[in-house]
Order: sequence, then C-alpha cells, then structure tokens
Amino acid sequence: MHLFAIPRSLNVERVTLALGYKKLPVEISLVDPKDRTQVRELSGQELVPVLVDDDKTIVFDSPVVLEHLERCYPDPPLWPADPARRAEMDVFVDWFNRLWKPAPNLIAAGRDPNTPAACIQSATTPEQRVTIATLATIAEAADRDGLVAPLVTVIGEVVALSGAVGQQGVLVELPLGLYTGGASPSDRKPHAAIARQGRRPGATPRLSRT
Ligand SMILES: N[C@@H](CCC(=O)N[C@@H](CS)C(=O)NCC(=O)O)C(=O)O
Repeated sequence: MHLFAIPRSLNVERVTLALGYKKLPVEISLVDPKDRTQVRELSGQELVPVLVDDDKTIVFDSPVVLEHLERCYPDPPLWPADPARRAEMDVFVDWFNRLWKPAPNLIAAGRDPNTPAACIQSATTPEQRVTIATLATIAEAADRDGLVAPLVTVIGEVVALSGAVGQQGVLVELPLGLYTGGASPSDRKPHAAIARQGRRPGATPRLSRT
C-alpha cells in the first residue's frame, strides 16, 4: 500500500494513525507541495492524502480513505460496532471537519482572524439557530451556544450584514448564496421584503432562483 502525503497535514495524519492502528504496512511518498503532477495523474485532483491500495485501488479524501480501510481491513475496527455509537462518531467527525478545522486552517493560510464568521444549524427551517463570531472564535462560540452538526459555516463580510440591520438571524436563500439578517427599508429585492417582516423562510414559501 502506498500513501501520498505532505508533512504536518491533519488529513494525512488521520490516515497514518488509522494505518498504524490497523498495523497495515505502508510506503509513504512526500509530495512536493508546489508540484502536484503525480497526485493529479493518479487521482484526478491535487490534494493529499491519496492512498493506492495493494490491489491498485486509488482512494482520496481522508474520510473516504478511512471508510475504505475500515471496509477492506475491518480488524481492529475504527468505528464502534453499535450503530448508534457509530452515528455519534460520524456526527462528531462531521462537526470537526466543518467547524473546528476550517477556521484555524484559514488563519494559518493568512486570513484575518477577525473575519466575521457564522454557524447556522437547521438553516431555513423554523428550528434554525445561528451563532455569529469571528474566524478566531467561531468554533468556541458555536460550542458555547450548543450548536450541533450538521451545520453550515459562513465566513466573510456577508456575515456582518446581520448585525448591521439589527434583526436577529433571519436567514433567506438568495440566488447567489445566503442572506443573514434583515434588510434596509430601501432594499427593494424580494428577499429583503421577507427579511424585513422577520419571517422564517421555513414557514413561508421559499424564494426561487431569479
Ligand atoms: N477533504 C480532503 C482535504 C485534503 C486537503 O485539504 N489536503 C491538504 C493537506 S491537509 C492539501 O493537499 N493541501 C494542498 C497544499 O497544502 O498545497 C481530505 O480530507 O483529505
């Protein structure tokens, strides 16, 4: 089995940890971060980890690699046997992937830690819950507010709109993404009328693509 990797990659580490746990021998090739030719030719995409199994099956995307290893080499198992405990673990990993990991990764890549960020649970339904913070604090804030996966994380200046209009967390689907908050009286777009009324889109007809 062969693993294409880069150093200090959490996605690579979780695969190497799984390989180690399952005592599967592996040859590791460190990829030059500036030259992804080999990875692209093998897998059709540029990110690592990429696993080439002994039967030449090529697998990429670390959660998919873990599932592959579990399916092909079930002993010792990574997931609990009980279906409910398995589902709990899936939810935890989803939370980790969508919330805990992206913010520090973006900050490490140079994004301003004060960039507005929001987590939205059950978006567009009457159960919708929103936590607004910054890139540096969003994971902690969502945790404090008790939000659970699956959720959507929105990062960027669009998040600040919700504070600017002084309404709380009404979220309206837009032709090009999500609109958080209310709307100014002069905004004549259809989504603005709905946001001004403070209606929850889950309880009203959804806006359609225009
Ligand atoms: N969803 C993928 C993401 C893979 C990913 O983002 N890989 C990073 C390393 S952690 C990468 O190859 N980044 C390109 C680079 O660093 O140049 C996974 O979980 O494997």
